[in-house]
Amino acid sequence: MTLSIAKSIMAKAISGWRQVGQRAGLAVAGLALGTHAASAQTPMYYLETFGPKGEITASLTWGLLAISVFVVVLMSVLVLVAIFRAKRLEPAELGSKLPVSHPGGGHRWIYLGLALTTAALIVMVVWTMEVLAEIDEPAVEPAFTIEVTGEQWWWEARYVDPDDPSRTFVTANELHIPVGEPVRIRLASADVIHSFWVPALAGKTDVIPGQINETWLQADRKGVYRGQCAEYCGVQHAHMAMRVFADPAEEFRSWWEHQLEPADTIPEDDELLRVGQEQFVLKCGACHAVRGTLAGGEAGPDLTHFMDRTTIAAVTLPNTPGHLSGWIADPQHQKPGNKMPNLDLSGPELNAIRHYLETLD
Ligand code: HEC
Ligand SMILES: [Cu+2]
Repeated sequence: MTLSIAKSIMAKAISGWRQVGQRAGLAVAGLALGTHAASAQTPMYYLETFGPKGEITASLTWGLLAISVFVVVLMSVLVLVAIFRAKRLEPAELGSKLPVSHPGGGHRWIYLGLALTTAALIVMVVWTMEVLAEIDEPAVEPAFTIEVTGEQWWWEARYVDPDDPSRTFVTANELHIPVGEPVRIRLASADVIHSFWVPALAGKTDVIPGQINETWLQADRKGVYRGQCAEYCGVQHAHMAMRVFADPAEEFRSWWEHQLEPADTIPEDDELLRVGQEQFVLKCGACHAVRGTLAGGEAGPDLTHFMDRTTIAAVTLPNTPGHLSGWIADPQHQKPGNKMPNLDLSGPELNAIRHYLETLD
């Protein structure tokens, strides 16, 4: 009873404090960027969240910050009080011997501070455990799972329809989820430890070789949310990002249908595309899959619907014809150390392959 009253008072205090904090945070970010639309410019900003999981975690963040500030202020005040209220020595006594024991006086304040701090820490622990328990599972069972595999330095995403295994497909780096519905994310690693983090939607989850970790995402507002590998995983760790698109349900379902389709067949009479496809299968097919062709490699991202993606190489470059040519011609220049080698293509080969890739929508 008293606990629930205390909790509701706490919740009210926190929501007020959160608004103040958010405004302050946005204002600071805005100042830094010289703009008011700060959150749009700072995609990894984690104090403004857009789903039930993010909401409750952000409240905890603000709450713990408030308690920490309170404890620091309280302890400083108590230390000062203890100092100033300590019994002063008379000047005459200065030369004389000091007694080994002295009256306790000021110590009471330290003990009081300790007691209050301990109480504050207990509140923090209980609250944290409560939030952890609450975000463990979504309110309703997710309708499907995305199996995400962290690879140096990109993300593979396999969409699994639990009712019909034939409706499964693979894509990379750009996830789509339906607005307002929880989605389960099952995490595996192909090599080293990574960490899956989409700050506006949920906290981090480690991606560990030989182990499956699970988390879930839910976005309550249509939009694009940036994610990032949050555990140092090698030279291109910083370029291991992802995008999560929260689409209206209808749009999401048709996106899924489209992803299930194999790549379009190229027109018989188009010589450039024919050469492009041939060269692609020959030079790239050992690492990349394009469903509906002989290219079935798994070392790199599935490219069946590559033109649906807005970015190249784990959000390193925008997906434009110029950047795409640059990437294929010299991936080691754009993202040094990444696992796609320079293939020393001739100009005409590059041209043909690029045109072929542009048919993969
Ligand atoms: C040895 C394996 C290998 C070969 C051969 C290879 N790639 Fe890649 N490719 C990769 C890997 C690995 C990545 C992911 C790089 C990263 O983001 O770190 C990649 C990424 C890409 C991407 C970006 C995909 C995305 O969604 O971000 C494109 C496009 C691409 N490769 C095209 C090609 C083309 C065209 C060829 C042939 C000329 C080719 N690749 C040959 C391994 C390979
Ligand atoms: Cu990583």
